[in-house]
Amino acid sequence: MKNFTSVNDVADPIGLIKEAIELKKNPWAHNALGKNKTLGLIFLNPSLRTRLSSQKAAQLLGMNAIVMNMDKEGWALEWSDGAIMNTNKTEHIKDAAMVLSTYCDVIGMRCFPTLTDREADYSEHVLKQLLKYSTVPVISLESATLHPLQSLADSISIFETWNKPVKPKVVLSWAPHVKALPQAVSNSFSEWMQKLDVDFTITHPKGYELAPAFTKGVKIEHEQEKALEGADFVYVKNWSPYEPYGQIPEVKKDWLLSEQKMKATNNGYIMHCLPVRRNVELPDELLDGKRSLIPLQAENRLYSATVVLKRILETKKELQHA
Ligand code: SN0
Repeated sequence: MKNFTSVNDVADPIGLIKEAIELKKNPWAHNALGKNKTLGLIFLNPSLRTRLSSQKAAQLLGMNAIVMNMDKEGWALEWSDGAIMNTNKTEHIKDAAMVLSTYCDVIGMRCFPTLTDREADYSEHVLKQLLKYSTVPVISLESATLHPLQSLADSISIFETWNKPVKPKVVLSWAPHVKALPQAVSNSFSEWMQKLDVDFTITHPKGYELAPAFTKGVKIEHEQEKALEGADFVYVKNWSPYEPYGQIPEVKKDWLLSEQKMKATNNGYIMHCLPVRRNVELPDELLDGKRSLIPLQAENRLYSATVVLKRILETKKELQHA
């Protein structure tokens, strides 16, 4: 694997999930692989799990990690080629990527969407500029439209939990929120679920459609109660719509999940990527309940980051020996 920016960078998503589960049994097994190698982590937005799990993943593989909170501590970056930089942008990504590629063997970057410029967000302009100018592999730490490290951890969690010989029913259920959030976690989850052997449904209020590119062929059910019937896993997430882009149209119906609503499920597990607005997106009763897979998802962020870094380091090594 050269870069990791979506499920499409992975030749064998199920193989990768199984490899992560193997790795979990002996997390330090490959701690010679990253010796004298450096992981650079660039954050244009806040993070808790992504930042710390990536740093820890580097440690597990014997790598060093250096972190730059670019949004707070770095120069304001210009992302567009040919820009005349006579306003508030100090450094061009072309120059920054050259420096980072000199210091680092792998670069991870988090770059949230603008939620105002759909074209720029959905073309992944910022991530693509880093890919263009970096001379070392790039890992997405959540880009404008996708969060593949999260979806890999989610997939690992479903894989580990499900032990019945039938396909599980997985439902992605829209949740209320106080502000407009990215579609990245949901787009990405949809992509990964389509690669697994699961029965996948998305439920959301009308007007909160996701981008067709990520939901083509997926069952969409606008009645939450109906979608929940017989669900084995309920992934709860808020997102703002693709159209009208980044707006938050009013929703009259109550979309907050509850113990009562969960009775329609097949004793379903609750999933959420965190951070969660308690009692807005999910009630305490479900967050703290026995069917919450949320701690497992957070734990599996470690193995999702580690397995991805491991594959990238192995590919680099093969190329060097070729
Ligand atoms: C991000 C998102 O894409 O939904 C990161 C999730 C891993 N979440 C937020 O930005 C939450 C912000 C908030 O104020 O609740």
